[in-house]
Amino acid sequence: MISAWSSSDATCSTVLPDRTSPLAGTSADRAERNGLILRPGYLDRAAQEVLLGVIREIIREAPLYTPRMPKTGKPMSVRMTNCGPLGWMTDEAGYRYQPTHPETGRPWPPIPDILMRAWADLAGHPHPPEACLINYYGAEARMGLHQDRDEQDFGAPVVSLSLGDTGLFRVGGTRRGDPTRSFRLASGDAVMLAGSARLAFHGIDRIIAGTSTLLPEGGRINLTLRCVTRVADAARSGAGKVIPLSFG
Ligand code: MD3
Ligand code: FE
Repeated sequence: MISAWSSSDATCSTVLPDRTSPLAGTSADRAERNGLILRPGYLDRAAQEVLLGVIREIIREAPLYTPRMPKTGKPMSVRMTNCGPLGWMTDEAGYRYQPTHPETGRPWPPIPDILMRAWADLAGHPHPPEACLINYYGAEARMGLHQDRDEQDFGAPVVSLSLGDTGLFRVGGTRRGDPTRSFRLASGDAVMLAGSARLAFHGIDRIIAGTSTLLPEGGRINLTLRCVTRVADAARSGAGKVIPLSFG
């Protein structure tokens, strides 16, 4: 649990483990981080308020914009912005990561410390996140079933934090037709996706208005922290250091 004053807590519940893995359901499963890990109440109210203040500052610098679907240009109901060296966006030209805001042309603001600490605490991954997508759902917004596959490294987990009204989250398997389960994601909840779950189809069916007092305007904010680029194999395996040598 990240409270405003401390940042450690031992509780962790794993759902949707890879049932084909001999490690499923064991603590080694968690160590391998294969599945969807839900941590209800990861951020207490004070920490949610601190994080919200930081997010509001980011939105002042990098305003929420209305993303559009590839090709058709159909507007999404969710509004978005980002922080980090890279940000995810979509318009007629397609889904992509880019270093600048599509409307202001300015670089995305940096990922704030409170989010870097949440990543370090939750992700169990040796590399820092490069992108934090900020989704804002008004009462009527939703997000259709999709996979997150615009990153180069699916080996890195995705970490999600929710603020404001509860969202009805749906997650299935790695094929669109696979059976799905639903979870409520409430203000302060964290979700970690790794291993096979990293490529699971997922979406937000609807927002349950009036379930949180955090946002006076109502609605829901979701933050997803991601690694985007693939780090060099040598750096990843830790097998050795690459020493470029030039002769002659
Ligand atoms: C499961 N966001 O931004 S967060 C997205 O609540 C996105 O705004 C939703 O899907 C939201 O792409 C869901 C939880 C989440 C994030 C990434 C996942 C679940 C995931 C990646 C793979 C599987
Ligand atoms: Fe997604």
